[in-house]
Amino acid sequence: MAAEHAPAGAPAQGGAPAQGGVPAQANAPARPRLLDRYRSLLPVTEATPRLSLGEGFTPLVRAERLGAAWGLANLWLKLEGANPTGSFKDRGMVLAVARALEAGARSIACASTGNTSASAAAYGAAAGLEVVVVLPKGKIAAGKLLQAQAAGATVLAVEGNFDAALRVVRELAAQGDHPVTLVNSINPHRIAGQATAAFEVCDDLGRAPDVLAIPVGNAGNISAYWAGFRAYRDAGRIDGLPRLWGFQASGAAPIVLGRPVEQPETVATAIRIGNPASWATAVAARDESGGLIEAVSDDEILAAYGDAARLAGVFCEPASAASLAGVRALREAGRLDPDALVVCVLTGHGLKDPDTAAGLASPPVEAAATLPAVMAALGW
Ligand code: AN7
Repeated sequence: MAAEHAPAGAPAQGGAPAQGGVPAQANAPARPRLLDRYRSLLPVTEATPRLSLGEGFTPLVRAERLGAAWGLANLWLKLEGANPTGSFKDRGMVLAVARALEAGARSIACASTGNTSASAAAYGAAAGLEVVVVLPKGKIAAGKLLQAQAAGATVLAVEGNFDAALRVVRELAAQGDHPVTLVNSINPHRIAGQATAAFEVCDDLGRAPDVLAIPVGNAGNISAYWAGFRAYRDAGRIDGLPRLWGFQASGAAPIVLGRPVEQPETVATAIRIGNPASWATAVAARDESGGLIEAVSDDEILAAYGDAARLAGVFCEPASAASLAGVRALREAGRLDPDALVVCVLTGHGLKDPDTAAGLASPPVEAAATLPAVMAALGW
């Protein structure tokens, strides 16, 4: 149940009918809420509202045909597009919004390349909060903008890129006239919630992968995964830790270059970020895990995006395909063992960005609705 505020001490999951025979929440013990499943590892309290849109529990799919094409025997895809708003952002947003509610907030705000705004708008709507999203004008994939608008968020488009939008929302959160909680990933609850994806990967595999490959934009997610793997190891749930491989788009690769990029550009608008907020923790994740952060070109991203759809049946958004493109390039360069257990995080759903997909697709073949016409059109 969305935005449901059960009293403290309510049962952790389903079953208990409330007054009038209305269940306190969905009676589905096979699928507890994400925040209940990993409660001992998350900053939740008895007073934290029981907000949920059904986030988490996303599929980890073995991509046999895609792996075979790329020379990888153990390639797995973590399908974060299966989250309620179609991206991984929901894992951290549910916690950030629940904690904001707990603290008495009435209003939340974020800057976004699109997915954070879609998630904030949805969870804010479920919680009954005012939601303000600040976006770089003209650079948001169509589906993401529509999600924020449909959920009733106030959408501001600013001149300039994500970095400028983040600067202004930081100032918005610091002013005192109209209190507003920042729900960008500099809010620590966002990172804490996103760490649940690392827990799920380990639970599904029964171990940590050898390599976890992930796109890097504002660098919160790679930081969250690393925190998650370490917390799981410290809790005795896994023995080893993976190497973290982060991939930026070559036109927006500040961490790779070692300096901010003034005018980031890439087809992968989600990661069109020139000065990541979680830069230092991403570098720590890279170095502590013995991993790497490298760049992939837009052409490599789009090739991997197409291969994932055609060879794995997985339609992800372009930014997500940066993880695939990087793994493919490193395999081709002989820098990845063909038998390594590799998990690529596919951060967002392909339907978010129909324009990029349409630009690569051929128009449908037209035919009369008769067997001969259809057979002729098929060339059968
Ligand atoms: C699909 O929505 O920054 O490195 O404002 O949407 O944690 O930033 C989105 C980022 C990867 C990069 N894949 O994650 C935003 C935003 C997708 C994304 C990233 C984003 P971070």
